[in-house]
Amino acid sequence: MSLLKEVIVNKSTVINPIWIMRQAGRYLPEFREIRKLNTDFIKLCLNKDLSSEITLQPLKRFNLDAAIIFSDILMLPYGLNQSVTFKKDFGPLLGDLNVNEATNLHEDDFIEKLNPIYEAINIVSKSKFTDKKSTIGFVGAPWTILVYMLNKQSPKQHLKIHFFNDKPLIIKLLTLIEKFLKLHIKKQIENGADVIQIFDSWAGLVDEKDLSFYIYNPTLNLVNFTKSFNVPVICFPRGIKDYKKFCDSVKPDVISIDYNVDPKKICEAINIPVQGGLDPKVLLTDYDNLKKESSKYLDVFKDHPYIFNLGHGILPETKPSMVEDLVKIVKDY
Ligand code: 1CP
Repeated sequence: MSLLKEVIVNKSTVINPIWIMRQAGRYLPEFREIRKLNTDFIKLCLNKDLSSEITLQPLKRFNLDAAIIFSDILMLPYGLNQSVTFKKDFGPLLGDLNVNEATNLHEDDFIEKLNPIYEAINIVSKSKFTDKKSTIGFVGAPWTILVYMLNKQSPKQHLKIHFFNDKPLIIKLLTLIEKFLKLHIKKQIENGADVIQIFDSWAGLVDEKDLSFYIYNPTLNLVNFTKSFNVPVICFPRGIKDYKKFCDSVKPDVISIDYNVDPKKICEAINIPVQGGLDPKVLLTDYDNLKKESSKYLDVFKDHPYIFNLGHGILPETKPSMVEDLVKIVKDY
């Protein structure tokens, strides 16, 4: 059993597994080398040899306890034939969505389009570098996917809220998104993902009164679906105000917290395993500060099942040596 599963399934508190959100990425020179030669990000995600190699890069360097497949949450709209490109220093740009065409899309066509992702998961889960480690598959939560599909760019710059007044369209899209997210989860599990993480990066944008409709209900459906394969599911509802209410409503196996959350309060309020929290900016400082800040989380969760991780993705400016230090601090604790 992987250390992640020891914490999730057996509720172990004596080990400290660690993996890092966006661990395969731009802070690694060996990634940047591959990326330089592969300017089309989507194509890179669909190159099973390169995407599996990139996935394993951080595991070859650091004693991490899980591989997370090098892919993107926006592969879902791509699979539904909505174009997705990445503009430098701007982020994703999505094309028009043909709702009727997407509604009539055959599941086999979706699978065929995304098949290299599943093949990459297969390669990664069988690699000697993931021996006794977890292979994490992931999806974006329905709300976050809906935001990108309608907004067609990151809501960081601008959120076009007028779309959200068209309730019939929203309901149609949420149903469509849920259907294909389930398929995407199922294919990842069939190919060797033994843990699923659901990223709800824009959960913090939803009004309190709309949480059940946009967040709790659709996410609960995915959580129940994942659990039906006996595979644990980690939820990361970034920016949500009431993590306890989220856990009571959605019932994930693990809750991943962002860096604005007080770990002490979470530890007291929530009895399921917790993941993450450390501000990625701490990795841009120095060793002493890294030790101090990471020890805060290790101290608080000393007697609580806990998976070490950051409170959001690792920043591209991070020095790989700081990641090495962090892994050592966590493992030696
Ligand atoms: O090299 C590049 O320029 C591409 C940068 C990049 C990378 C490395 C993007 C574009 N996606 C990824 C990989 C990725 N995305 C992974 C790989 C596995 C790993 O963690 O190592 C994962 C899990 C994601 C998930 C993802 N994509 C999220 C959820 C997590 C989060 O960061 O909040 C989101 C919101 C996306 C959309 C996306 N893809 C890429 C960017 C720059 C963004 C964010 C855009 C925005 O700010 O709205």
